Amino acid sequence: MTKSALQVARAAYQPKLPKGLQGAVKVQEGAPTQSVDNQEEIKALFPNTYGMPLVEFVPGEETKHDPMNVGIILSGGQAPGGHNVITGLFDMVKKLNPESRLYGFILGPGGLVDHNYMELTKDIIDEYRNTGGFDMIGSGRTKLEKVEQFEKGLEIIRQLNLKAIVIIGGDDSNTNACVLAEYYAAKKYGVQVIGCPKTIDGDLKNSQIETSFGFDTACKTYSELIGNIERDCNSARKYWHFIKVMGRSASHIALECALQTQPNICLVSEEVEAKGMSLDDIVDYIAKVVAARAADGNNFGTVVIPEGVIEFIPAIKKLIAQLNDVLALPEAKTISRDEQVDFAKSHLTPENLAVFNSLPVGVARQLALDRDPHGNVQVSLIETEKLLSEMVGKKLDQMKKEGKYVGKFGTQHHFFGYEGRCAAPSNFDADYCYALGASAAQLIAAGKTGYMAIVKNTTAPAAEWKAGGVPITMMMNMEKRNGEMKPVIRKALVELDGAPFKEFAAHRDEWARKTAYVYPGPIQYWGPTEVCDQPTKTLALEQKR
Ligand code: FBP
Repeated sequence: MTKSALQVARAAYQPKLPKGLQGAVKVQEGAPTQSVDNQEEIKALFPNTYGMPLVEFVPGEETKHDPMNVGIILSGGQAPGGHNVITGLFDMVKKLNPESRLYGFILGPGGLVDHNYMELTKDIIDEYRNTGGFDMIGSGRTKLEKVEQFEKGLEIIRQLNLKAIVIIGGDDSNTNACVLAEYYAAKKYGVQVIGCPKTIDGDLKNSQIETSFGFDTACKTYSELIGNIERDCNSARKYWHFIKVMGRSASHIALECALQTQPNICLVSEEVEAKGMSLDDIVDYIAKVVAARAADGNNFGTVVIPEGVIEFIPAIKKLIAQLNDVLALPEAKTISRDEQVDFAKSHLTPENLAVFNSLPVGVARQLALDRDPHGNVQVSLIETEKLLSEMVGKKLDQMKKEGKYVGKFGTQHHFFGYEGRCAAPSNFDADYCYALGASAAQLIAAGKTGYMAIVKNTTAPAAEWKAGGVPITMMMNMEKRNGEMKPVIRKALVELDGAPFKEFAAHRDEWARKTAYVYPGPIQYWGPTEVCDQPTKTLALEQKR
């Protein structure tokens, strides 16, 4: 296979490990834990995996370990660094006992159920060190939640003599990992399940998880592209660029990119919701900024839009909640897709129906139909950037008639998502992921199940990072999913009183009016540490460094 010069050079990079994982490891256990909310319900649902202590790995005495066979699954959307979790896991299980074996389940959780797997040997592993993508074994969005799937998985687990399964995924996949861990523990099957915090969206974070892997590289990639657009925009001075960035629900990616590039406008979905804004309020806000810049002679600008914003507009959120309930009705499952739209409409309250009818047909259809296997609206398919620019154009026409706007409004549209999900991991993600994989191996060696591998203190140099594990139940609460209350890991949305948002809010008016663009340039892998090893601004502000 032909490789780029960067790929060849990058393969030789040795990711850094925290001190606690560099040599022999001792397991240090903390106090028992509790779930973040609904403690009684979560405890009752997870009697075997609730309340376990936090774990930290510290330097210890050399001990002998039996060989351990481990299976690994990549779940959900790609995120830079996934291959390094696998290489970190491989290197650590081999270090603990060279007879250990690692198996990869092909194309996500479905690979476990369908017994579709491959052994990951040193030759294969070496091909993928420090590379982006999930193509070593592929990923998928099959939801692992039914007893039949758990039992089917057990057959291959027994056949390959696996001690543990490691599931690399976001909040939904790790919730399911915990359900699987609990099931195998309750049945006393002796199979451990360990999770790993992945998602470019950055919304799998809490008091124990400082950031999900992939967020760093994806945001740096999008920020490079936004910076390039800003420079083009400031050179040609004739377009307003509407740039949608991924992030299904939370606006962490949009906010981080705004902090890195200082666009004229960045919407933050969580603020839209908190302020009870309507679609029209958003359009009005953008149009006013466009008009103000036009008054200064600047008929150009950049608008960053989080892909999930539509779901956070309170009236649309209410509509989606009712659509979810309606689409979960048994009758809805037996009719065709076309019939489903009419079926849904016939069940809506008059208020929700009015909102539904006010939306462009394509957007309304998207909200009423497509759901991913976890029941989420597929927001990446909704062209919010076009919807908003069209509505802003109409508003400006009206303002022009009223004498409130004089200028030209030419637009360009962009959607950045897939451009960053498989980028070659930054040094941060390469190191972080390798350490997560190594931690997962140590959790398995320590006999833990229902834990997620974690690495903390991540704004310090990598040697000072602290590796360990957190019981997944600690991060759970009860939420309504597909019309039913379910135990799930609480998603981390942008906090409006958090340091990253406050930093943005303190500067946005200035960025709106002036042209204060910052051009981050491409990710650098070699060079001065302030160029190559900076964490995201979000992480630095949250950790106050
Ligand atoms: P995960 O939550 O699975 O990590 O996926 C994140 C994401 O990239 C979102 O930002 C985006 O909305 C979604 O995946 C798109 O998924 P797909 O490519 O499967 O449509």
